[in-house]
Amino acid sequence: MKTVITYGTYDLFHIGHLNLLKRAKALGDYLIVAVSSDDFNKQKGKVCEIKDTDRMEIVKAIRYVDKVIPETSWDQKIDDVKKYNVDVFVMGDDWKGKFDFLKDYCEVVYLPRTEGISTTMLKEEIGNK
Ligand code: C2G
Repeated sequence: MKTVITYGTYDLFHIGHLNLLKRAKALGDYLIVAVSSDDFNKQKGKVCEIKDTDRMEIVKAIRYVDKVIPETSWDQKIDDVKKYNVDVFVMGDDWKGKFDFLKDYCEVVYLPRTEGISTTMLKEEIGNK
């Protein structure tokens, strides 16, 4: 069984998130998604519209996702890769190069982002209504 893992906030779930999860799953047989906690998002300088427990429930309901875990720290990735015997780590290419240290533990894949959509854009568009 080929295990894939990816990390993210997944606030205001949108097609860019869905495309990423769909393509991440296509790289293996089992997809784990680490969803950022509200506390961790504060460390990332992000304030979420949707609270972490709801964001986790939504991601868990996506057909491509097999397991959801919390992301609470920048430093949990190596432990997660070992703990879950991860074969492939995947992120959108806005993170290109940032997680290459994981190449010692698993394959690292950066996928092209979906153009024209982001949580920030949605917030701005809704905010201007
Ligand atoms: N994404 C995408 N296309 C978009 C928007 C997002 O492919 N139009 C991808 C991102 O590249 C990321 C995933 O969807 O792989 C989740 O995006 P965010 O929720 O914005 O994740 P982020 O806040 O970047 O958190 O430790 C890593 C961080 O937790 C990543």
